[in-house]
Amino acid sequence: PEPSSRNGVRRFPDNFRFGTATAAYQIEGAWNADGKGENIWDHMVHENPSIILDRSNADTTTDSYHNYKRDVEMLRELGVDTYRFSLSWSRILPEGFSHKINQEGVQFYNNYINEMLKYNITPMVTLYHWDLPQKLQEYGGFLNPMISDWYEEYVRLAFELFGDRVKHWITFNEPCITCNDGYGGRYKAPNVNTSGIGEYLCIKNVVLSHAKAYHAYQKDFKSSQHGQIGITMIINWQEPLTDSEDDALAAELKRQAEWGVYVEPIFSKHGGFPREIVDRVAEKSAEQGYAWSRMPEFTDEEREFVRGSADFLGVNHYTAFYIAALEKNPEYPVPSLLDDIGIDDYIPHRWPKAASPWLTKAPRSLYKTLMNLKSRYNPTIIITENGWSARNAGLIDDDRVDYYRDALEDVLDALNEGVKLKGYIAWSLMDNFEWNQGFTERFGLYQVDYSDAKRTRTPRKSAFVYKQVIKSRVVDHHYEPDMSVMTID
Ligand code: PNW
Repeated sequence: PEPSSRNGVRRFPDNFRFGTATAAYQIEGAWNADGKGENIWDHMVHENPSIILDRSNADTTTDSYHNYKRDVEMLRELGVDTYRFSLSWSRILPEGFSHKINQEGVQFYNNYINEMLKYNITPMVTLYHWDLPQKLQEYGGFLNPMISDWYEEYVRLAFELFGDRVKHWITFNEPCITCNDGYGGRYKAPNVNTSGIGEYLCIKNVVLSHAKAYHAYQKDFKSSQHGQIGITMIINWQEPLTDSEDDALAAELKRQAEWGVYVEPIFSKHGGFPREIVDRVAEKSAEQGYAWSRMPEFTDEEREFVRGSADFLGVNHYTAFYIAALEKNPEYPVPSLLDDIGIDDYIPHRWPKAASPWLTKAPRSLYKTLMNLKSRYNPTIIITENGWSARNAGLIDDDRVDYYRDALEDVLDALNEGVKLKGYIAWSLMDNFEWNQGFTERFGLYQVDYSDAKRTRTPRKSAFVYKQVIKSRVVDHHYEPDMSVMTID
């Protein structure tokens, strides 16, 4: 159901949370300081600098390891009540396991969290945002089924160390990037290129790791710490290109490949992987002469263990695509998950383009996504990322302002339709290391000056506009901020 115009209540409820997000590897820097261990991104960018567009790395990046107080000050300027950031596993456990705990890393996160709490800012912690300790990769990383025990060992320690103050946990950020691009593809770390089999082993191992973290929390921490645990997916809108059955199935397979393989086992009533993709991979595997499906299934016991293992669904929403069936897309290696699903995607010229090649401003995409999730599972949702990239530095970011205003109108529409949406978190607090794009794409509400050793941060127009939305609880399309001074209210 798509309302023909924006109607209903146009005001954010008082208990609706607003926040901004970052991730450890993208902002911390200090890659080998004070006992931090190497992780798979450190390793990959040092071994293979040309994998990053501008041959940069995140050895220093925005240097938040040293600038964290300024970061918290920016959160206070914006007036957000939540900050979503991630823990670097190898800063706490340099070798991945808990036999060696790096106390200086623990101290850093304690300082960081305490600084937020001093100003009433709620920490929301992502336990894994793509930066596996390199040592664990040497034992196979997410291809080794032992990973779920290693992950549980790490998250238990995080609950013990920080759970007295952290009440919102996200087990994984966008596992499809880890599995499909890191193990299946060739650009994201660990870049092992095991496509066709690796993605599927990784998917199953991530889902079981998530469920182990959830149950560990329920068993030993929930009654004393009273927190919530969720998992975050990229959920863009996938629109079938035509009304043919083939395109409808193609769009559905794209959804399943990107997030359904994680969300369905956790949030659906029956549990287990989504049927269409399981059947499709089994069929393709047989055609290719494999004696078994390249996509492993859950045992009945595993399926029950995973089912219902989350308090909320984190949604990273950015954009939309048109999807068409294409039996043999020459862009994809054989075998691979992308070859298995047999699709092609299109971006219409009329949608305004960001700097990231995949990112356009697609009308009502967030609203459609939220309504679709409501009809499938009706989960409690937090939008854990949403944002817009620009190529060049500059403080007047009107296209980002437009993007945020429209997204926030979609949020109001979804709230009016009864979506159980608890909060909205913008990506990102500031410019940072944008993975393979290095520093060539800027997502920040605050601009970062990389030529300055202090990595000075300056609020953009979008920061002032977001601040006004949070304060007034409405989206005013005519508000023109006075950018001469940013205050803490
Ligand atoms: C997210 N897509 O990745 C990540 O969680 C962040 O670390 C990252 O900086 C941010 O979005 C911007 O890229 C995405 O293709 C990667 O739709 C790809 C997509 C969406 C999000």
